[in-house]
Amino acid sequence: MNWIPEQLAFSVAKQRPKDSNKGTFGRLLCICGSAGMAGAAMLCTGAALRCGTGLVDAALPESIYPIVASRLPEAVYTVYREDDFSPVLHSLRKASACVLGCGLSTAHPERVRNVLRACCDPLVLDADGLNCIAEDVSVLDTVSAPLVLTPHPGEMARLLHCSVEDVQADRVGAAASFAAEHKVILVLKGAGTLVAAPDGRLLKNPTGNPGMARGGSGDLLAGMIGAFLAQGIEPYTAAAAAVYLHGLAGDRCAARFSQQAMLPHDMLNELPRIFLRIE
Ligand code: NPW
Ligand code: AMP
Ligand code: MG
Repeated sequence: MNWIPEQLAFSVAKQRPKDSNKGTFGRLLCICGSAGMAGAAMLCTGAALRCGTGLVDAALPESIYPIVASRLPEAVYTVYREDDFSPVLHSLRKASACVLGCGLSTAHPERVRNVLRACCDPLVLDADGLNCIAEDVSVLDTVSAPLVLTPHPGEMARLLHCSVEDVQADRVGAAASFAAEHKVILVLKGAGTLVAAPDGRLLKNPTGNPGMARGGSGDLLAGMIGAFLAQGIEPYTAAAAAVYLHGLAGDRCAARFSQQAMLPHDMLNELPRIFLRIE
């Protein structure tokens, strides 16, 4: 088993050319959040902003738009009515990558399938995006875009129609076989997160700690992967680097604030110090 190399993780912080503009660094659409889960949208979008994306567009139902937009002025917003998702599909055409599912709720699984079918650019499928396709994962085999799936063991168990214990008993087998069968990058989260590619490549994460085992950590990771995809980094590297840097942020927060008290929000605020060290 190979560990994610620090060098690979740090390679995603590229020098920004002197004559670059925001278009150089991609446009990420985050389709996240629902009433009661504005925080997931905030953490995902915030992480994408902090990881170098040129423009982050957060697609939000109108009920939570004021909450998120008042906290994150750098993002632009695609605001949709609860009964009309069409503005999101329009914004998808302008994006260079997409994150789908953090805090989205499972009320409209057909929306998730429609985004997957319409998407031509790399896409991160997380949380309720995964839950919405768990009943029938064959939709994955119809998607032309490169996909990165980021299940925690509970979500992986739903995708595989088995128990969490089964997943945890053979994490490598679960991640590697799903990646190969559906031709996706599969990130199986939890202590020692695994990153599996369809061609059999597999890496294990050396960073991270149990202080990250709290609501919101995964939403942050999805936004980080999306940011690197939007900037044109190939999916396996984008996923492995984000996993490593996310864990590093967690380790630095544990040292500063303790595993007991650290929050995903602290991890988000740690990202600038990490990139400062890399640059
Ligand atoms: P247990 O309980 O330990 O037996 P769910 P969710 C299992 C949003 N959020 N090792 C766990 O098993 C998300 O984005 C919004 C082993 C349990 O069965 C989603 O859209 C937030 N088992 C939505 O909430 C902050 C593990 O998985 C199940 C495991 C629901 O997502 C919170 C729980 O998973 C959240 O991010 C592990 N390492 N990890 C916000 N502030 O807006 C998980 N399990 O039922 O899919 O619930 O992950 O909270
Ligand atoms: P989620 O369950 O989607 O919020 O994701 C939780 C995030 O925290 C994932 O990136 C996990 O890998 C990470 N995490 C959770 N528990 C641990 C742990 N015990 N050690 C290391 N990382 C963890
Ligand atoms: Mg999650």
